Amino acid sequence: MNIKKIRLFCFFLKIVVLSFCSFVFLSCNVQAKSGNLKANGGISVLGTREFENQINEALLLLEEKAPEAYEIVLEYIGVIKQSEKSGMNAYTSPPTYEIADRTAFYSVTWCAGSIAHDSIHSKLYNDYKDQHSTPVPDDIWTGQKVELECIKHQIEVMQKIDAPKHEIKHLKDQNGMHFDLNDNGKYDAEDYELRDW
Ligand SMILES: [Ca+2]
Repeated sequence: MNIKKIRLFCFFLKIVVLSFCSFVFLSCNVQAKSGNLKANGGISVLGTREFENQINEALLLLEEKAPEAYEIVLEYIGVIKQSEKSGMNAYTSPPTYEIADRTAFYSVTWCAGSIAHDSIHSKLYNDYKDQHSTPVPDDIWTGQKVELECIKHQIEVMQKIDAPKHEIKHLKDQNGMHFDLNDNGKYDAEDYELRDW
């Protein structure tokens, strides 16, 4: 092989190596993005791939069997994020529903119902905010009365999506005070710390 041929061979080898590297880099990038961020009817889902799949299944179930509830979710929840504890950050832009694994992975129907439940908290907060120039009082979107309203919506949704009877019964047994884990009659920081859901 003469010098010219060797140079030509090296040139093609470089192209092949560079193309391969670019392909690997792009593939990894696409995988990383789809694993952590995926638009779903406009909602961004942040978490592991298993979490993303679970949330997508729950959203699909709502879209198919409880379309009115699904519309509320799309309007009032912008991000669903895997977290240590569940809670609705209605006051962030976009409104973010943080959901713990215990709630998300209990079952797809339970996950869907909890998303629907918290979309009502966000709706109450954001509708008030849009209609008033004053700060949103806590009792507009939290507290026992509001929890009972959210649970009522959740039960209706759970029935539409054919949730197991024991899940619906558990909701019907609630008195709307599930947030008050230290039993002092109000929602406080300790309640949040005590959450295991
Ligand atoms: Ca409390």
